Amino acid sequence: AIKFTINNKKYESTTAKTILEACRENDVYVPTLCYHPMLEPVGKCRLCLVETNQGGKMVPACVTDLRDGIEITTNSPRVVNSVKSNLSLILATHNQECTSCEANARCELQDLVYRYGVEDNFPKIFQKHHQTVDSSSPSIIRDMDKCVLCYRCVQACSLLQGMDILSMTGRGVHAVPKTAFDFPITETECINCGACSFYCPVGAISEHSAVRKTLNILENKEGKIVVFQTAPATRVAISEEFGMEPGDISTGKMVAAIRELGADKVFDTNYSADLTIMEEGSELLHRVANGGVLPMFTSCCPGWINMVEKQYPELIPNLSTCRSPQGMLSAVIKNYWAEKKGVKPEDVVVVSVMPCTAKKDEAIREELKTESGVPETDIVLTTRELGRLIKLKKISFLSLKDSEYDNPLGESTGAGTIFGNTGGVMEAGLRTAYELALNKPMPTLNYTPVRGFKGIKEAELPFGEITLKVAVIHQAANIKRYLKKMKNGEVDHHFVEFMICKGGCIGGGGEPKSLTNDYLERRMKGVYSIDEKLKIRKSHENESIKQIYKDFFGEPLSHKSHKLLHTHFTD
Ligand code: HC0
Ligand code: SF4
Repeated sequence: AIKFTINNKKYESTTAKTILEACRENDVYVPTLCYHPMLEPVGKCRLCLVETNQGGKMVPACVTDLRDGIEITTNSPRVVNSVKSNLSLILATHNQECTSCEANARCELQDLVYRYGVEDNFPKIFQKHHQTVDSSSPSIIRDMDKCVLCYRCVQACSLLQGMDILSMTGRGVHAVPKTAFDFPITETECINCGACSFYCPVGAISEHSAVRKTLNILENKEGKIVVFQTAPATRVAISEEFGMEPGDISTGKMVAAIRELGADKVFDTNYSADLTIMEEGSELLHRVANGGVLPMFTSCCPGWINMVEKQYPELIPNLSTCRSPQGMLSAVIKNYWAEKKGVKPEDVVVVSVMPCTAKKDEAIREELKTESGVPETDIVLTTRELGRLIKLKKISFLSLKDSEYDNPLGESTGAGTIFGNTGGVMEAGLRTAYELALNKPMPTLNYTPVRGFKGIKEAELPFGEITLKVAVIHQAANIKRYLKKMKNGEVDHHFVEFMICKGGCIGGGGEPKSLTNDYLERRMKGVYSIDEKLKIRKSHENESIKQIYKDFFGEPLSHKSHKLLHTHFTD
């Protein structure tokens, strides 16, 4: 065992780790700004400097290994003074428009400055020249005057996502993460996943907020009907905005909060996830039976769609033509539901709450507009933005009484729920496709081969006369690995699920910014526990789905389905 002391208290560890990990495990506070437990430590911010008995120099705890006999001091005047002076250096170059900043009240720098009582009295000789704010993207905004050079966005974009859109350029006070040739983000191959905004500790990269726009509509409806929809992965994460734990399920409170905000109806994207399964499952069976293009790829993740369109256009024919559940539900609301209610689609405002920044980009696609040319999804809020909106309106989230979704577009099954996890679309799809094709249920409802965090999951399933081969890939960097294998002829699947974010949508770029190392596992567990508790766990058993086929669509892949539930992709 490694024996060590922290602030004169004795500890032991049986595994190798860094000083920072040892301190965190033992509840000893060490300030950090560039460190995030899901990324590689880089030792850039110098806030985690600690004293040790091994050499006189202070060492960065995040990149220094714990050694036997080490005596660590984290609270001496020397350590505290070093934190303070490093913080004031960061402040000296930081645009401090905190009051209007997207990160206000959830900013790691703000917390540190407050905690250490650092005055902003450093001469402004290093003040960054105001660089232009890049608001070209519908998904994210970059304000490099707020950058603290933590490298987290660069790591998220390159290491996690393999996209390499952002890299650190320049040195010293001129250092800044930039796109190639400093092009606006929309002129790069950025897929809008928002991982950079999730990991940014401050407000240098944030979601392109629609909070004010939503507030304005809710407070000045002018005869409009405001309808919300909420994605599968929101309900296991929104609670974190209010101090609860990752994975805590707050579906009922979230619906209640949205009603308090002034929504006229609250529908569930889980409902249209079920609808997606009806269409996508049927499309798969159709392709397999009729020699269609295989493997068929899922099409619900807009980050993935962007990747295919921008970098792999030759694979467009492999994409299912299904719209995402967001796209399907908005189309159903503006066309079918509005007509039934006797209101014009233009008078309905659809606000969609998603874990995802790329959904903002999906919503403005030309193909997803009504016949009169208005977007079917008017506004996309991330889970984080919904949190902010609820706080702005002083709604006491934790004391809300649970509320139910409105019907019929709020009824959903366990299958719709698990869309939020990597492997969920596949599992939900198999539960239905198997039964539709073979007239008997899957041998086991919990199809574990497609669950969990392995980057590329493969499974084979006896499927009548054939063996159905499927794969599930999450995290952009793994997707690139898989597509390389596919190009080399090393894989041969019928159906493949792709999700750009680690863990699937529970790890979306718009989810609450957790600083724990197990938030994905906990959110994933939360999602599966919702499925386990539901009586109806297969999309084709959703009564409201049966009804809409009876009343309106006829059957999956019908002419009407094609018009409202399917789409096309272009390079
Ligand atoms: Fe997802 Fe979705 S599951 S993409 O990951 O398919 O954003 O949560 O809403 O649309 O349903 C995100 C999450 C969704 C959609 C659904 C799919
Ligand atoms: Fe958005 Fe989900 Fe895709 Fe991430 S995995 S880009 S959250 S749809």
